[in-house]
Amino acid sequence: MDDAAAERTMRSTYWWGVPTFLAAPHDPDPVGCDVALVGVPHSSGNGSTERDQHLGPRAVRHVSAGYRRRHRRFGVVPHDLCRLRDVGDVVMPEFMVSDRAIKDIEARFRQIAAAGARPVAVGGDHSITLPILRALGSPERPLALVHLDAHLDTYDRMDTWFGVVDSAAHWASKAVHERLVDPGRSTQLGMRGHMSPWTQANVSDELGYLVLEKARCDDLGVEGVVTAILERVGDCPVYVSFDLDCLDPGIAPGVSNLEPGEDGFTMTQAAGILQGLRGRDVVGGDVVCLMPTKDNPNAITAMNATTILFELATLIAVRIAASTSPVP
Ligand SMILES: [Mn+2]
Repeated sequence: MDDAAAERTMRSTYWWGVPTFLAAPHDPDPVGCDVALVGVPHSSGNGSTERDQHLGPRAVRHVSAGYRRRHRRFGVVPHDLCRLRDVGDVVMPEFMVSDRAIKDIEARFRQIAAAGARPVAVGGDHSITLPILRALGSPERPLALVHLDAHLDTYDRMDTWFGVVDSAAHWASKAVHERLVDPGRSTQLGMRGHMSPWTQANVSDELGYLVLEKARCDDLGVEGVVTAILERVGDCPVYVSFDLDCLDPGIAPGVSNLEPGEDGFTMTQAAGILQGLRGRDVVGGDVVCLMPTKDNPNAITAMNATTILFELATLIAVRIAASTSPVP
């Protein structure tokens, strides 16, 4: 066996070599990259529950090298369709001061967007989504947001989240106020569980989002949910934000805001809904709220986070490939 073949053999294991997202090559320069997998190890934007969300990117890299690469439904290997890279973690020297770190996150995603790469972020708490949307969306080009979460994150009637201005609780309303997303094109889905003292139930409706609570999603089925999302999205560029707490706690115990009140999505539902976006202009996405210190010994939450990352990367890769050649 020659050296190259020997290395290929070793790379097919998950425990050999330096771990990267989806075992993609590591290159911090987004120029020359089509899909940029970005770690955002940020956890000072929430903190009212669990605070180890900055450990998420490391945990996903640890398990994602061994993830299967050929997408069964789509029959493609995203790594072969485009230049898929792990561009490393956002540099945030004042990471304990959330609102300063948020500026660093925005600057990094502006760099990535300017290079022509489409980012998929691994958080980090949910406050990372607003600076990403600031980098990718604008009043001239508002995005269609597809937001899967047990929570609405539109706590508009609180000035700050315990001192944090651009917080994990506010991002989905601020994105509308700043006209980064078009609520008329956007859907929030998967909301469930009993209400906290801070819950503000009607804000999302007033902002203009379509809200499909988890129970409604079950009534509609995956196909019905996809139809409802796509009717709104149309030909608008799409951003997908995936809070892992939308999954059932049994398959995602390592999240920051567990919702035990009713069952969450199965992976079949969650992946099916994402796969329904195939062919749409997905410009970026994120997977957030992983709490590795609460995960089970099999790291099932990190593995499911990797699966969602793989779905998002594949959606974008398929779209990029379709724009340069016939649909694979
Ligand atoms: Mn949530």
